[in-house]
Amino acid sequence: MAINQKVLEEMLNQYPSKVKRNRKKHIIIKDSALARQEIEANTRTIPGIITNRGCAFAGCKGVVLGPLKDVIHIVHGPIGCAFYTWGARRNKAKSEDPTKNFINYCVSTDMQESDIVFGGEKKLARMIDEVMEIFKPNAITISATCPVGLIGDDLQAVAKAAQEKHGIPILAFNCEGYKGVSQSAGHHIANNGLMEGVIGQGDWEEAPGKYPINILGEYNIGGDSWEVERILKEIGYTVIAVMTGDGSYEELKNAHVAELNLVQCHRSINYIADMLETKYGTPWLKVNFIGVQDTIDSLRNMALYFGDPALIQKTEEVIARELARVEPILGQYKKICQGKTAFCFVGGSRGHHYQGLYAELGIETVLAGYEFAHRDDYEGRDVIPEIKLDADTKNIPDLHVTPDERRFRLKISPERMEELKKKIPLSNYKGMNIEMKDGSIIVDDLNHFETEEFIRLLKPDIFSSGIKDKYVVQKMGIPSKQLHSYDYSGPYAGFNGAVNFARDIAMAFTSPTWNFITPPWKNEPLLEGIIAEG
Ligand code: CFM
Ligand code: HCA
Repeated sequence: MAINQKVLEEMLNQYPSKVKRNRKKHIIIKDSALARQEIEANTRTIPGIITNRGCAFAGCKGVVLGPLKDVIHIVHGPIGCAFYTWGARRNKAKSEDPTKNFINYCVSTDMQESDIVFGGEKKLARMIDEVMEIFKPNAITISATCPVGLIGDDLQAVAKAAQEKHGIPILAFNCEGYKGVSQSAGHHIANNGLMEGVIGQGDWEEAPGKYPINILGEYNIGGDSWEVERILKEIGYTVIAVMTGDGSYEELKNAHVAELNLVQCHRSINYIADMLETKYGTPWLKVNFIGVQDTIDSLRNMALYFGDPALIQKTEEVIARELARVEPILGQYKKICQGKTAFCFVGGSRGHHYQGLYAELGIETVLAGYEFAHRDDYEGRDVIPEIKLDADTKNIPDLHVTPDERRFRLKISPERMEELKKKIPLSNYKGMNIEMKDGSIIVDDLNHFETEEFIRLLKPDIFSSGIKDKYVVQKMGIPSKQLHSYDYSGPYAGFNGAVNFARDIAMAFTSPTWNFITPPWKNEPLLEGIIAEG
């Protein structure tokens, strides 16, 4: 059944009227006949509503900083916050030097009641000394949790003194969980800190190889960046830094020499992409390495940017070879998946990124959305004339980068930039709303009540989201695929990733499990039945 405005109204009528008014602005039924469809995003979740969102600390320490492997990440706060951002997110890392890979450690000041009462600065300083003695990392980050902000520990002062004492970069992040409305505020804080304290600190003036690029917003979940790097290196690119999947302080400090920044996850890293453009004149290119066609389009755009005929030819050779290898396998899985429908609700970019891959398997995404994205991720950066100041950007100003701070030559002249922009979407992003089909539902900050209601109405064949709603949905008899952790599978990026994803989705459909579950609506009156009578 398709959902029209009347059905949507009926569903929302179950809310108190104030809540209904609020939630209505976060849900749209795609209609390309309308000039523009605005969606409310990045605003506070109504207290009492069960949301999938995380906090600023999760976005800063857990998402952006955590994957840097040669750095010890100290969580200054109670142990629960440290545990939450350790081990659950599947940012994999390996290192040639095993003494410089701390990815499996969980380091925390483990604040106790007495520390909260008397202050935790001394404990933090002692912990830094201990970390230096035991691990000798290349750098240290300190991330603040809520209580630390409330008692007013001066993290910046402790970090500064420790940096002078130990002679390595020690960066403090005031990313207390309560800042902003979701993990998005934490991404912004982490981006600013990395730009100020790490990127550009290295002494490279030039890249050590041809076609130097950075991959921004790629966190190596389930090994994704290894697959992307496999393809890019084969074509001939020099990957300077990945931000931050399987990344390191050592790579990141020289990231300014890249000639193009690829942006995989726009939401979590657009700030660094924009700041690199302002400071070093390096444009960024929105890419998507999820899905075969999107991978191919991204590779072709990259080749066009550098414009070298040999690179363009090599790109085509690699594409042709990879396609010949994966297409027959994908074809087999497509037979199982064809004609099915999916919900695709993830944090800030995967809700959009996976739709092409689903479509390649013959699966239509009928509902999608983001937990915490901003309007530009929905409506596109070129469509919104003036992005509304929101809860994050109001409180966290971007670092001001003046033109005289530009230490290096501009990577691209303004004329060349204009010329290239006509061919490829440089420094621009087309959001989710642009690409979804008419009649499909787009929901911002989907909650558990709406999840159940939309499932009853649309009965998708597969639900993709995260750990917080997976099992509720499976108990409704619908297979569920975690698109955060990949249910401990992956990689899902690139050509090999598409095959893994197709295999896992086909397996979900063919599992006999679903025959043993009776979905609630088999025994209860259907909601749409009630609406139809009324
Ligand atoms: Fe970017 Fe991410 Fe995502 Fe994200 Fe996340 Fe993640 Fe995600 Mo979970 S950085 S916005 S804050 S793509 S951790 S690797 S899966 S919600 S859609
Ligand atoms: C986070 C991390 C998370 C959670 C995943 C989930 C991740 O938000 O702090 O809810 O399943 O990808 O690990 O997004």
